[in-house]
Amino acid sequence: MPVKSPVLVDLKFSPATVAKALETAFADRGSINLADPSSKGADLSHADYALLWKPDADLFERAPNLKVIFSGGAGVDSMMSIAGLPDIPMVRFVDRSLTTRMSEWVVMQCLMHLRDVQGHLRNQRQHLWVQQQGPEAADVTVGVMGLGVLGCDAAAKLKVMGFNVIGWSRNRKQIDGMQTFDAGELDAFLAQTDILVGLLPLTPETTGIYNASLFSRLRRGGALSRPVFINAGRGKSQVQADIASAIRTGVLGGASLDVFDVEPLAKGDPLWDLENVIITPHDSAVSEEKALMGHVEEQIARFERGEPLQHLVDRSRGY
Ligand code: NDP
Ligand code: OXD
Repeated sequence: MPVKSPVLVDLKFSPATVAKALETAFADRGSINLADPSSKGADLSHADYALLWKPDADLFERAPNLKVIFSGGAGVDSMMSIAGLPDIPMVRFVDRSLTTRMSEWVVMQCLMHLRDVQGHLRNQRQHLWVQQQGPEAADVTVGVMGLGVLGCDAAAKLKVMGFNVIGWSRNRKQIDGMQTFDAGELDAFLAQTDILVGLLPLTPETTGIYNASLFSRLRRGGALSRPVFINAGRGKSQVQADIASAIRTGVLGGASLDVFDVEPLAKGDPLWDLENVIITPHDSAVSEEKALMGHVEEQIARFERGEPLQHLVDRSRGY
């Protein structure tokens, strides 16, 4: 039987976490952990597969015979910009647990704004007993931008909580019980949206899409009185200065941000201290290393059986 080539691995997790996961992954073929200094001079020319997040620029020169690239995350924007990226199939990470955790985060953020959790916490710190009677979920329309794997799951779970949910995507989706809009209908979508949830990939079209002009087109005077912006897609899709300014001027009543233009968010960034802005450190849905490697093993097995790869990236769309 021909010897199988080891999988090249270069991931965002701590080196110890990757090393631990690799102890049991790819048992039939082995792996080369590119984060391990001992791999520096290794001959990679025979490698067929690579599992990557932000690889070194010279990787593809060192490994010119790759057949498939696997992304270490659901988003592939960091891979798309690598010089010398070979024109071979690229598979992104789609995983039940990652999807579930993202939906937990999205539902939690919508409920935090609906029930003014920040206001309650401020009152609690001052030992103030102030009852609030806000709207119920059914009075509030959540508009989800990006109806892919994550957007569709979050939208379904928001509906279970009672929110009125609408969705926007490049091509219109048919989803039972949900009004949907295509790329050309952005204004109509925004005009109905009280809470905007961003779950878009980062591409040239979505860079800077969440900006002052977009915020000004969200519905005002709805059940929450001022719209709320929530983003867990990518930070470079948002203009952070515009978010800060929209919060200060009351164009936005609140925001929840898991992703930022530059990560980690600078200690001195004004967003940290703005009222009704909730910040989480890009951990709404962290990839779980064992699930990631299991997914790669499954896709390699499919590929070697001659079956089509799943979750392929469309290079022309950029996601
Ligand atoms: P998918 O590829 O499944 O879905 C992307 C969605 O965005 C699709 O509905 C697509 O439209 C839509 N879209 C893309 N470009 C445009 C555009 N120009 N105009 C309108 N709609 C557009 O991605 P996922 O749902 O799996 O993931 C979304 C993103 O979430 C990832 O790319 C990643 O950046 C981010 N992410 C963040 C995480 C975190 O921890 N914060 C964790 C995991 C992912 P169409 O359906 O018509 O193609
Ligand atoms: C991802 C991420 O894209 O963690 O998977 O952001």
